[in-house]
Amino acid sequence: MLRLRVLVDMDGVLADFEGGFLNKYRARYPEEPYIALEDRRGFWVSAQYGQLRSDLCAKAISIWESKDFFIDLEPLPGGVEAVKEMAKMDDTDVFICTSPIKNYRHCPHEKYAWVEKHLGYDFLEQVILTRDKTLVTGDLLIDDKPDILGVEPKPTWEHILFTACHNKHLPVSSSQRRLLSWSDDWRAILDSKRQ
Ligand code: UMP
Repeated sequence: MLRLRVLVDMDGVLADFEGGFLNKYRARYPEEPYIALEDRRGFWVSAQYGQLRSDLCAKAISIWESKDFFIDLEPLPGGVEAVKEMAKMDDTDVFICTSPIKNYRHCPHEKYAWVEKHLGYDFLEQVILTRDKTLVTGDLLIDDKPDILGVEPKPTWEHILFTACHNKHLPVSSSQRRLLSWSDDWRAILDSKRQ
């Protein structure tokens, strides 16, 4: 039996980036306008805030560049449990595949700390930090970003679009499968790739 390799994104899939952002943005800039989660469109929070008012782009960025932003993110419902269960399955390797921001003062450190806190020290072995996920080989990539591009034109993985506030209105191309949440049937998606 060939082993199945599953890559799981962190922000928006395991960790509540959007909710954590909105809470901290509103606390830090209580007088400024904000975008409710149901009005979020497009992967880039900073771009939508910049459209609201140009100076709000930098204010949005200041939130996730701050100390404790990434470590304080709450787990999304069922994600940690699903990843732990997946990792225990026969013939299955699970990796957390996440892109750090380029302002590296806090983010990479806190991403490792988050994994240790919620998944345990041993799970640090499974962390892949990369700005280019097309270079990572795997059977599946569960990720909320609609377009995952990089230098490799033909990545080995099938991208499963994880539903998030910013992508739920997008028409899914016929070739793209979705995972609506961790209550959805992720086990069936894994089984469909086993050979
Ligand atoms: N990010 C930004 N700008 C945004 C939204 C997110 O830089 O407007 C960052 C946060 C994460 C990274 O570190 O992008 C997303 O990583 P992946 O979910 O693609 O792994």
